[in-house]
Amino acid sequence: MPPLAMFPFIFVALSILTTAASTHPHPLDPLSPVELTAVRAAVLASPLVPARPLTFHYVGLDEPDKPDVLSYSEARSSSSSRAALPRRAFVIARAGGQSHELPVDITDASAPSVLSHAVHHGTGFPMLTLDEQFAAVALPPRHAPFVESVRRRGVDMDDVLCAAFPVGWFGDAGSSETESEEKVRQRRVVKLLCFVAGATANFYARPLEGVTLVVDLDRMAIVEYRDRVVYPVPKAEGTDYRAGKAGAPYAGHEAAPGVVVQPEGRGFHIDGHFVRWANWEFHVGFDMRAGTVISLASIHDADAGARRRVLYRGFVSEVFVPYMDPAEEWYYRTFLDAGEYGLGLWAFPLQPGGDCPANAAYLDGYYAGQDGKPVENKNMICVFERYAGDVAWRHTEAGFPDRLITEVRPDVSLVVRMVVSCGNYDYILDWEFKTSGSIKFVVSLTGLLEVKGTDYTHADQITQDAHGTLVAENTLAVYHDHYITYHLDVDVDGTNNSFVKNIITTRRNTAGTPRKSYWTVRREVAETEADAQVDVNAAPADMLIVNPNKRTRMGNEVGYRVVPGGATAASVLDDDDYPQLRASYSKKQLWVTPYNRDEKWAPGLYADQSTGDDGLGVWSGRNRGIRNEDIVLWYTVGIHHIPYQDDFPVMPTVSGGFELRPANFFERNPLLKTRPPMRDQLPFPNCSCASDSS
Ligand SMILES: *[C@@H]1O[C@H](CO)[C@@H](O)[C@H](O)[C@H]1NC(C)=O
Ligand SMILES: *[C@@H]1O[C@H](CO)[C@@H](O)[C@H](O)[C@H]1NC(C)=O
Ligand SMILES: [Cu+2]
Repeated sequence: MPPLAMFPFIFVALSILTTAASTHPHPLDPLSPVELTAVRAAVLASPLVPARPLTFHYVGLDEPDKPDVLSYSEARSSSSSRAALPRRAFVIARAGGQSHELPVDITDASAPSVLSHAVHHGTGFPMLTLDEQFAAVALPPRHAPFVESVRRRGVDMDDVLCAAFPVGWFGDAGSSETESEEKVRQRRVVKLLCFVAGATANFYARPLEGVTLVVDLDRMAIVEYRDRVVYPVPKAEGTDYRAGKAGAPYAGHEAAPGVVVQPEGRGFHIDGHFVRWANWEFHVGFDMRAGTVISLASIHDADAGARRRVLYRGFVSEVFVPYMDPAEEWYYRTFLDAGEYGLGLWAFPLQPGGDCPANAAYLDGYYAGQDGKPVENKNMICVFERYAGDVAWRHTEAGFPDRLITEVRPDVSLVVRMVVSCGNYDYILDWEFKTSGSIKFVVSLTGLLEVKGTDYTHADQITQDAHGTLVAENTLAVYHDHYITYHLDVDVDGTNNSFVKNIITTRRNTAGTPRKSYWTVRREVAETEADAQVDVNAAPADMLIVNPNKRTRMGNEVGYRVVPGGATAASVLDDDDYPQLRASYSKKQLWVTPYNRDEKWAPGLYADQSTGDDGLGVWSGRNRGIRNEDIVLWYTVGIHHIPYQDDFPVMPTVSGGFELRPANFFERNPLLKTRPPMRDQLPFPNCSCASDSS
């Protein structure tokens, strides 16, 4: 039995784990720098795409077929011989004004080869590269009308910063009258919005409202310019968030400092990309679009003496953030952060001791830059054991006349964390593994609000719909939503699973006893995808992923519950509104689809300027069978965000999430035989942290 009780938490061990490289990569390992370099060489040498310049927009692992990965894993765990699977990358490049799809074989990284080539003729474009955004935002200071707009507002050009905003898609309405629809659709553009930094780091709080530039990314030129309306630029004072710039610290408001320490070192081991901790084992990967990818998560069942599968592969598929202001400078702000910007590209190094506790270990990620060369993303994922003084289970028994029995077990979990700073917003994305078998998915939002310049300096002046909250003089924080959609290929105790709703139904009592009513459970097994599109706020139901081929000794189907944990907003936009067409899945929090290796990205593979003709809503519309099949759970954490002054100039974290929790998966509580707290083993038995009374 693996050590279910964790090591005591006392001492800090700060050494960063270096991972031992095995002879060949695991089939789900992300592409290494050597492999990324090989992919680049093969694509640039290929005669299939002769046009230049060629830019790399997506390079990721083209994972082997699932049955092959599973048999590879089983061979590995039974220590029998295992042949390396073919290694492939999937590339989306731009050249000659077209998007090119190129699978590249890198099984032998010294002899990579492009396997095939296709041009994407449909709508939408791949992710924006960082380099092209930097190039685009460098254009405005050399654009004479923009120089004039800046001068007109009395602002110093040296203080101005611009950022690239995807334009979304608005049918014909978005095209200018002089151009044909076809031509407009094929133009890959972004809008630039500009801000004033000056004395503050929080330039997002100081918009140059009313000014919009449109940049054609393939030509890297400003193609439209508009200075529609002049509002005062909000003042810098009171907007900075940096220590020393936000004013003197409050006196007497500090909590006593503390730190989590582990005298025997960390309780988890990182071997290549595998993390092993307590009863859990899983693989941590990285993708430039999704960020963290967790695969092959399995839990050791001590009573059964076996390792049991829970999740084949999971990641954040999309983050949809539509703003709710119809003004010319705002209506199109309907971001798809993963598909347009890339969560992995915007995940920056974590700060030890702040972003992650002192006992954390860090993992690096690598992605392909626009030129295809590998870029290191240092310390972008942290892994740590969390002991927050919470209780895993307890009971006090006062029923015996002569004694009191108290049994309690501390709750310790393992967290895998990444932080995405996508422009103004920060998303802290946690995977929390619990020894009880639960996996908690937690999204915490913080960072800077996206604000609109206005004439208003007091709420009493607002007579019309302002589309936001006045958070400072001349500063409206605009209403918006956040929808974080997870793709979870669950494999509960095996590949074939079903989706079940346990629905609470009220009955009238006919048993002849005085009670008049009671509730009972009606069990519904979803046959097809339509049965598994769930508004989790509407149904008073437990939702389960079960394995109909496996039962407990009591005869119950083994399963996992999907437990919503707050943040269950769904989109309330009209169905025919353009952003809603592009992210139609945002109307329901939960979808279940049959596994298909091409169905990864909720708004479709090409999210930038997408039109809604691809994606989860379209796939699920086929209404395929999902009963006793290899199924994928899609769960969206949703937040309607009405900003308040307390969120300004930087927002305290707001969290939401959900949990996958065992439901008849184990024969009984898997924590029953864990050890009680090891108070007497602590090095300072009489320090206040360990004593019964302080
Ligand atoms: C799992 O699903 C596949 C696809 O429908 C089916 O062929 C297979 O028989 C199923 N396996 C079990 C154990 O039911
Ligand atoms: C802890 O308690 C022991 C005896 O109970 C005592 O000898 C020792 O000095 C104490 N240590 C501290 C740090 O108070
Ligand atoms: Cu928000």
